Amino acid sequence: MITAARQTSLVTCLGISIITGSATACEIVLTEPVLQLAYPAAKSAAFYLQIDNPCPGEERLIAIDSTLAMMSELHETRENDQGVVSMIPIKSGLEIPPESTMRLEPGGRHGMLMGLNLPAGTDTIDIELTFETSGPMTLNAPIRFLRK
Ligand SMILES: [Cu+2]
Repeated sequence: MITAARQTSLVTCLGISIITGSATACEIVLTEPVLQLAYPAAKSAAFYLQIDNPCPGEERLIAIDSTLAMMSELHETRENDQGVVSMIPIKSGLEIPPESTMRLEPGGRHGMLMGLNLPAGTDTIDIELTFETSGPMTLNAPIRFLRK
């Protein structure tokens, strides 16, 4: 009797681990990336994109990087009582709750590339995003200028 029960629970455990295995393969989806510069020779730029987390677990964006920038940070935009807008580095990373969508967008959270050195005529840039669970992911983002 005891042996049979153990076998049953072993089978159940295997069943669960198979389900967990497919859940681990669940992937976050990155769309609409864009690097925005005020003008072509600007030395800093804001990075926007949409992050979908369809997975049952929380994900966290912990770093942004580019080989064409001296320094890259995640920023949050804040406005004080006097209407002064400032950008504050997000040191703890950006949480993306399970089954949710997060947008990095103008006036909100964004990536910031500083000390940019774009070769002339460059119209796209490779950006590396590092996630706590999914690890590093590189994507190619179009470059947009507010003024020519
Ligand atoms: Cu910023």
